[in-house]
This record gives sequence, structure tokens and C-alpha cells, in this order.
Amino acid sequence: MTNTFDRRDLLVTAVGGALLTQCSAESERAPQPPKRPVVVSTWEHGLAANEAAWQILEQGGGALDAAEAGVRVTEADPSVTTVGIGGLPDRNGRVSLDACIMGPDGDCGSVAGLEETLHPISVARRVMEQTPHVMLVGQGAQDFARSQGFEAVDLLTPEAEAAWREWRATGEEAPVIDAENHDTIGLLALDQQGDLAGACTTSGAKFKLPGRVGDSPLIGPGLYVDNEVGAATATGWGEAVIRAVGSFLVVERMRAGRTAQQACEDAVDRVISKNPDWRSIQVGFIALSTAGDVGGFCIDRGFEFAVRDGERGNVLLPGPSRL
Ligand code: SD4
Repeated sequence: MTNTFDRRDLLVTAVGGALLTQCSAESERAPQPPKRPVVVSTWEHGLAANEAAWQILEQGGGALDAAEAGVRVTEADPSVTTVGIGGLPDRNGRVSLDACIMGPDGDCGSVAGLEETLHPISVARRVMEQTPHVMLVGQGAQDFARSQGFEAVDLLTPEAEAAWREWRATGEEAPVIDAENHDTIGLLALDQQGDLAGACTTSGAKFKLPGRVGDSPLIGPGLYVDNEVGAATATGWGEAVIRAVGSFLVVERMRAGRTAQQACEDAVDRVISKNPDWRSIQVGFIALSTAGDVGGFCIDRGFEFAVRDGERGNVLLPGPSRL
């Protein structure tokens, strides 16, 4: 009887198997082709913002243009009560906006406490491109916006005014930003050339003390982009994010070898360690690495972030949380 499974077959099988194993080990080790373009942004309103950013990226446009165009959609939407027109006012009934933008070359621009201006993100970009400065605040920011041709616009919608009057009648303190009360837009974009940019824009904490500035216009806490590593942005109770310099920390964790997801988790844990009241607030981070990997994590349940890429389309993902 001939043994059909002779020594030579065994050898071939063994060599083939070894080759296969070696190949798959090598493909695991081999650098994966970068996934791009990619857009990621905070909350459900990120879906519409992503789409506007994607239209630019798909045609080969730059990450900076995409980031600005994306968040402009949210700024112009009066139904979003936490960004741009329709944003809830401060305790005196005035709407004041904070925004910042950062590009692949590391340059950045920012405005805080900007009133009567529809697109603070575009004013922030002008600060970056047309002045030697990074940040303008209050009346100075407003005068600069007018000098750049941004028209004065009444940002207080009847709905926002009604909500403010109702709150004022209660005589209560302004609420902190928790799982029920949030929704800044932060958006990160990676273009076809492999360049990263980010934008963040908000009306801040509702019924805030006049003059209060949160994390969103601050390069470091609210947004950070390093074209060699990745980008990150924050949402939630700005005071807590500032104490941990959150977005910068996310990027630094990625630089240290953590994935985008792990880096967001590290930063949330740092926020937790710096804020004894962490159980009663919400803070979330999203991150995008130069390789196109995405992460998102937050303190409390209910966080969502929107991802647009060539594989998945435009999807809303639940943000995992500590609580
Ligand atoms: C702020 N971080 O002004 C902003 C508000 C926010 O989700 O993100 N809300 O503190």
C-alpha cells in the first residue's frame, strides 16, 4: 500500500505552512497603508459637519479648509443650542462664542467671547492668517471680525431667549456641563496628502458668567494638532478639560505609542484624577492619528461621535465611557 501522504508532501505542507505563518506575521508587522481621508467630529450634529468636510477632502482639498467648512455647518444651524446662532446666552442674555482652529503647519488662531458673528471659526482662521497673534477676545475680536468683513448678526434666537428667560425665573446657578447638557462641535480632518487639521467652536456653558471662557478656544485643552502624530479635540465641562490640558495630552499619549483610542482613555483618566467632582460632569475626547486611526472616550454615558471615511461612509459611533 502506498502512502499518498509521503515525506515530500509533508515537507511541502510544512514549508507552505511555515511560509503562510511567516507571511501573516510579516503582514501584521508591515506598516498598513494609511486610511485617508478621514473626518471625525463630536456629537450627532457632527454627521452634517463631516459631510461638508468630506466634500472638500474627497476632491483632494486640504484638511484646514475641510475642518473650517465642516464646523461652519453647525455654527449656521439655529437648532443647535450650543454652537453659533441659536446658542444659549450668558446669564445676562448675551450670546458669546468661542472657537479655534489649527493646521498641519502647527499654526493656529482663536477667538473668545465673540458676539454678533455667525462664523467665529472663520474669524479664528483670519486671526491665524492675517495677524501675528493667536487669540483675540471680546470687543477686540469683534472689531477685528468687522474689519475683515464679517457682518453683525443677531445670534439670540427666540427659542434661546425663551429658554434663558425661563432659567432666569428659577433664580438658579448656571448648570455645569454634564451628561444632559453639552454639545460643542470639535472636528478633526486628515486629507489625502496625509495632513491633519482641527476646528472647535461653541457658545460655551449655557447661562455662564459673562466673560467666562471654556476650553474650546484654547489651543492645548480644547484642540491640538501635531502633523507628525495626530490630532485631538474635547467636549464637555471646559473647566475640567483646562485643568488637564486635555487635547494636548491626548496627542502626547499618541506620541508615546498609545493608539488614538487608548490616548483618549488616558486623557479622560487624567481629567478624572484632577477633578474630584468628575462623577457629576461630562468630558469627552476624540482623536485621529496620522495613520487615520480614530478614538473617542468620555466620562459619562451618552457621548457620540461621527466618523466619515471611505470604508464606513458617515456613521455615528457611541463613545465608550468610564461610568
Ligand atoms: C465649554 N467645552 O465651553 C465647552 C462646552 C462643551 O459640550 O463642550 N459642551 O466648556
